[in-house]
Amino acid sequence: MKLKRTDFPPDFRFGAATAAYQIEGHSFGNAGPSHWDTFAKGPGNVVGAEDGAIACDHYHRWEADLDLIRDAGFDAYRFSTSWARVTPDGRTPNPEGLDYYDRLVDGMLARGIEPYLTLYHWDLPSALADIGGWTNRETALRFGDYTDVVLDRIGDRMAGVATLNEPWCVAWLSHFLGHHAPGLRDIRAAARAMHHVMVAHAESMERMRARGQKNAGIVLNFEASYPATDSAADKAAAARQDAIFNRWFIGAICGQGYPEEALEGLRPHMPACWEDDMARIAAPIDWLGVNYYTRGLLKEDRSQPWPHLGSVTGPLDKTQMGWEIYPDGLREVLCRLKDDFVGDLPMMVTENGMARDESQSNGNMGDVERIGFIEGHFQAALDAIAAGVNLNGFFYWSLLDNFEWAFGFEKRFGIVHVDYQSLKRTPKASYHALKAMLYR
Ligand code: IFM
Repeated sequence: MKLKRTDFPPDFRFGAATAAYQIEGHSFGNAGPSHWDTFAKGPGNVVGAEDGAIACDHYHRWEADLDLIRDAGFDAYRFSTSWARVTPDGRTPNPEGLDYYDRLVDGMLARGIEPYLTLYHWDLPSALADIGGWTNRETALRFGDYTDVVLDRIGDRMAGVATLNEPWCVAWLSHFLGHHAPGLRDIRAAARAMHHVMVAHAESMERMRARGQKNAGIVLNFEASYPATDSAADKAAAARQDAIFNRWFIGAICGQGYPEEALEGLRPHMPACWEDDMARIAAPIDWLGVNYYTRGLLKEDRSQPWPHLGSVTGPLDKTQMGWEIYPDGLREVLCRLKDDFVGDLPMMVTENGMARDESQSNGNMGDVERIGFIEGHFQAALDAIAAGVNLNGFFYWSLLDNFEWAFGFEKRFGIVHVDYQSLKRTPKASYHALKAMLYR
């Protein structure tokens, strides 16, 4: 890695990120069933019919995993609490789950690692899925209660808290495109989920404000969305994708409302009186987490229902996910957020990383591509800072190879390899490259 820590501002934080369901092992510690447990049991939903029951067994191996974070020289760790572990029935606190997160947070502090918590990284308790999950406004209100339960226990030690991770995935990917739990393809369900996740964010922010929680925000995912051609139809398609993916959530938070290009299809399906929530949703946040992986090349596809979207495969090198590697899109996204939405609000890159198939390199973990990927995106972050963006952190996704949702364990994002038979951890060359760059 040619870049050095000293190329970044002195207080810039480097971290690694994970999420509870993807690493902990949901069968341990009296966690309740989550909608991902049951979605994974549906035919064809997850590659290899895999699930998060064992995952990386981080629930038992967390100390060694925190040692890996410390030993790489990371300043911070972005983790999530599992809603279904904390309140297995969606309501009643599970002492074993709370004890576990308490130990985990103390373990971070003992190692000099700053804890950055995400409250919802997709493990909805099945009891709430039973009442309609995110299609039911009640779920958003329960999220407020869950916020209090978690922060009563660990809120005093958090460097930062995010309400939700990637609400686009929670709402659109899961209720319109059907790829994630609950696997719906229903525009009415999607419209309701698109709004209720934002009500949940508002509810959680209000609970945090009431308790004086410091540094409260949200993590959103963004892509650089381009039309595949210069045609008016493809430009309009790219604008619709941009509205649904990039602008819906941040626009609402910044008091700009939901974008018209998205409402044109969703308005008839929105829950009653949704406009009345917009002022609450627009309450100030302290920081914004930005997840960035790739760009999209969009085209109109009239064989598909509204929003009539298709995409084309671009010419750039791709990760194991098939995503084009486009570091400059990160600079572009960050600069656009500053110019059009958040101004000087502190931002952190809360996820960026690549899945890479080690088997394609004859099993070696040389990991040259991942090192190049990281360096390219670090450079894009530096370019954004040079352009005046108030960016003060960067978390690599992910510390460990883990359960990549509908792709099961096939896609490997980790800087640490996990052997899913023995659960042995082996740092990859990218881990060592980051360590050489970060270790003080
Ligand atoms: O693994 C996911 C993560 O849970 C959310 N953001 C994208 C990652 C890679 O797909």
